Amino acid sequence: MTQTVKKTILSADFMQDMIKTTANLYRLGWDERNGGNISYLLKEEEVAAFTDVNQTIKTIPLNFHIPELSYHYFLVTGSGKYFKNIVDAPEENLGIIRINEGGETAAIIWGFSHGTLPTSELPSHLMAHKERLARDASHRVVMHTHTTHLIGMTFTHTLIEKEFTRTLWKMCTECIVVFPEGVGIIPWMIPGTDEIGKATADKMSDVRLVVWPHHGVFGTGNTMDEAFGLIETAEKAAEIYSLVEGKIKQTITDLQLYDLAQAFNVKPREGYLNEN
Ligand code: 2HA
Ligand code: ZN
Repeated sequence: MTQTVKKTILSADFMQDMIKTTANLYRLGWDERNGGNISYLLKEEEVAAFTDVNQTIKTIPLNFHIPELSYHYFLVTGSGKYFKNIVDAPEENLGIIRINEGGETAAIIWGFSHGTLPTSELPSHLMAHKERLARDASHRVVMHTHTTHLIGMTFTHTLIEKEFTRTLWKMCTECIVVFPEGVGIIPWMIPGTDEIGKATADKMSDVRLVVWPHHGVFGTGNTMDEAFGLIETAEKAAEIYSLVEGKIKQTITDLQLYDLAQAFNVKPREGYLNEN
């Protein structure tokens, strides 16, 4: 009986999405060791189809209050766990949590066997979910990963958001279409803290991609593909930047960026493009 239940939840679309995405991120070399974490907002009925949403395997205190997320359910990666191992042991490396009434504690309702806890970056994830949900009711995914070239760029480029964004936009044509609002950048901070969570969520009021200097990125989206695609596009631009930096002879102009935005019906961040 238990076997059947286990098999069913592992075949759920949301679970397969998580398993495949984390394997893919590992394959890209962005999630060395226990690097990276993902949280996926699930609808109550999605979870209820596979397990009892009211059960509590373990209660986890949150150091912050997030009442807006009461009775929200998240599939999250485990603290200290390796993305590379998720595909072979999802139940140990992943878990589903319910934010309890009042938003002061969370309950593990599935997974995290062998005493695993949710990601150390849970504050940043939950605060980012709250911020994005306030802006877009369809928002569902928060993804943190150690994108090699975006991290590299935080050593060689200024950390001024407008300049960083403009450079990314000019590295490949797709960028302004995928993130017309630009990218946010927080100062270097200690990971896993409520403070870095607050700083990241503050940026998320305007952008869906936040760079953590010398560490990685936080990206969000309405689907796993969308969050991944956003990060992947910025990372590709950063990779090109690392290849051409110091050797640039020509680039996409501001006028061409305007034309692109118009053709794809997106609105570039106000003040980021020079008037032509
Ligand atoms: O999960 O990536 O930022 C490990 C990390 C911390
Ligand atoms: Zn990290």
